[in-house]
Amino acid sequence: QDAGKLTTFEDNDQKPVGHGRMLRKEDPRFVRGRGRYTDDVQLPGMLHLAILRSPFAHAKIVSIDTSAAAALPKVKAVVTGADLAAQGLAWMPTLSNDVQAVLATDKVRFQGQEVAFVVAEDRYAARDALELIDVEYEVLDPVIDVRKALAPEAPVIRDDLDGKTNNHCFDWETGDKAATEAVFAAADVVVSQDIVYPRVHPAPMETCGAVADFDPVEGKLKLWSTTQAPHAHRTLYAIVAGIPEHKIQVISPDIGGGFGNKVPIYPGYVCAIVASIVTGKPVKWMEDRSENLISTGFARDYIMRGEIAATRDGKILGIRTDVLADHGAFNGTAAPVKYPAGFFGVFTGSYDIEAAYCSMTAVYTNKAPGGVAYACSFRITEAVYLVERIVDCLAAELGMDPAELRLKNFIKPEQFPYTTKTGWVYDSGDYEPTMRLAMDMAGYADLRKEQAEKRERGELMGIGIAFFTEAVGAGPRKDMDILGLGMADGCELRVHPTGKAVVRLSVQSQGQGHETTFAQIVAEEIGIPPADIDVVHGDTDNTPFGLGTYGSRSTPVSGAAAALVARKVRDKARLIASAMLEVSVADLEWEKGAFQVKGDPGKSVTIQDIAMRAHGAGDLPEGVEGGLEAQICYNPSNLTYPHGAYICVVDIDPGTAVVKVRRFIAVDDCGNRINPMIIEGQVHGGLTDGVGMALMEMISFDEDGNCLGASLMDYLIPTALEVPDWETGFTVTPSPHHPIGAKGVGESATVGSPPAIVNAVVDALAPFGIRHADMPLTPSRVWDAMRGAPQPP
Ligand code: PCD
Repeated sequence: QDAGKLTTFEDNDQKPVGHGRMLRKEDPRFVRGRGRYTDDVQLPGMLHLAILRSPFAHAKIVSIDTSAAAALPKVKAVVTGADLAAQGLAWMPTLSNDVQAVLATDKVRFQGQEVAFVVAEDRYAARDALELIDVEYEVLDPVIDVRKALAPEAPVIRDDLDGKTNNHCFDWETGDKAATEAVFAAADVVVSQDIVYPRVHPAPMETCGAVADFDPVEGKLKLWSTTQAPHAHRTLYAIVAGIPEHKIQVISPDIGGGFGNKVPIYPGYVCAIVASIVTGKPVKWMEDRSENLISTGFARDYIMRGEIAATRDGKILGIRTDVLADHGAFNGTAAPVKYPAGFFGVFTGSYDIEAAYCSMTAVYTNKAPGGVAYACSFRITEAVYLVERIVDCLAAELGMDPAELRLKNFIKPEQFPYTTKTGWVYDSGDYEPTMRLAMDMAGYADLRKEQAEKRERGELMGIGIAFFTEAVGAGPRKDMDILGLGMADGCELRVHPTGKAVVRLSVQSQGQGHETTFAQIVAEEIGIPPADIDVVHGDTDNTPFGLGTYGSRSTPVSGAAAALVARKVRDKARLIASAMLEVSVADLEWEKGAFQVKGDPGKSVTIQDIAMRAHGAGDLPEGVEGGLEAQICYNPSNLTYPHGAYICVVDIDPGTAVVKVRRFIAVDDCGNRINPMIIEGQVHGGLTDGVGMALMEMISFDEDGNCLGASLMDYLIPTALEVPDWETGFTVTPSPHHPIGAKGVGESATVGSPPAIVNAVVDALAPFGIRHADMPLTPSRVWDAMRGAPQPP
């Protein structure tokens, strides 16, 4: 196994160490089944926890009888909401300033809500006991249709909130309403379209779970849990449970995919903690697939009206949108406090326009908490979908080629840093070359010719374009915090005497390869080979504080921290080198991995020599402490704004309405690239996700609020069979403020691909006079669209 070694250098300089295509250091353990996930944790005497969930979407709890369950021989405890309420633990804060029931006390508010839990000697006994708990419910009318949530007669879901008399969650607006109205009034052409981004689920391979181990003697809680944000979770547990923060260790071991599903704090985690405290034993809770699909991590669920104003010759003047957001029963979104609608404000996309305005109303419904940033930097996905769909609608109206329309309206390279009409400062971008590259790779002109010929013959071929700008790397702490915790990240680097190193991160890896790329970042800066750098993450006792991994923020924030901490170590190494070589610091130059005397390359000391000296015998220069290590906390000055151009080619079977994605060209620009192979993997994964959302995935509910996507038989996720061979390319526009010029990329493909696919399908259906169809474009929806049948709400 040559993992940890550089292999090929296709698109990077030949470098002995540092950035480049390097096999992933973590893969030997993953491909051999040696990963260690939460469910692999086995502790002596460990008990198992199972959760009783509500069968109803909205019901009063009249009574709960747990006696039969408690009487089962292997059962150690049965806990209800009333028991938690007695300890003041029945409710917990969410990561977006709402509260959520840990266990329901008064009412259940969505199907699958946590009602009680059982702790037993094994998983099976715990499950059996659930069936013996007798809950009497008084069923209430549910609010399922988001459009009716604010009707005066709608039952009030959140009557737990003081004085709440309706289902209103929040209002939000951005941009300049009057200026936008003026632009729209004067425009030659205005196009409006209703656009729905349906409720979808991240559905990671590993479900959520935890093992809690409270040691009553030490007063210390050790919690293994599937969390993308171990430090933030620890702080929350300390605040909620009253356990001092230094007495809580959150360990996030290997994670089988996160995709935003593992950002929120779920009741199950808290139940496991309570159970361990109550029983004095370690307690494991692992969701099954249905529990994961019905109760955690819902995303999107935006009903949008998009409007675009332009001149007759295709200059876009303004974009306006009005959004109805379904947040489910509790606002469980994790979003920076000042951004209740996440980063939806970037809905003006990659275009230089005169005015923009968005108004949004968010409501509560009897569905599981929604709004998780599923492969999405806080609602970027919805924003990009909106603008890229509405721009295509405009192209159709103007009879203009959608590529040409985009090229005409791009923000120009000399306009960066560019402040959008909703106040976002795009750091850098050069859009046209990215778009042109994608068009060249696709053979765009030929594709249009082929399409014209096929149309003559009645064949349905579509070409869809999407161009996106994302805002990733939350965030500058002056603007961004989650529940009062500033969005910065720490990093610590220690170089051992023999020149091997350990770097400790505050972010967490869910599969994207941080153990490799963060070693590469440090290697690039101090010249120690990546194989000699151990990356420690996911353990609050052993890593510096930071806000975790989501919204593609690890490279923009923590990656910057890793580069800067390495530079700090290098600065100290320089002082030691000057003593070793007996020259002044000014006479030294840094050559990957060594300091050498200027003009005398024969006189040099390697970083390894310096490390030994830093720890070794003999004097160090005046004022230099021993050892070779440093720690920093990095607060980004801005987000990073990666962009990309995607082109999708689909064929639709006119007899069955099945959409086949024939080709997909993705050109991504994430600034400087650390590991091109990993980036390609990230893009492949995200594109596959995009096919799922565009064509297959939707969580829907019947009118009683039963979740219709409770298994992977009903909630379809894409496999290798549904996707083409991805064609990827890249351009490089470095971030001006990031120490290594890198931008995030982990979510780009999930954000950019759904509009490209939908645009392709709608393009294929143009002969039917269709301008829009809502996701997921399943055969039945496409069939209906072809026949002019109304779209489902
Ligand atoms: N990179 C490089 N270069 C650049 C950038 C980047 O190389 N320039 C790479 C890094 O290092 C890493 C990756 O790539 O490894 C990514 O990154 P980013 O972008 O920074 O991101 P992060 O933070 O790290 O991560 C996160 C993401 C997210 S967010 C998501 S969804 C998803 C992605 O990640 N998830 C996942 N991807 C992935 N993969 C996997 N495998 N798994 C998973 O789970 Mo959210 O918000 O959570 O929803």
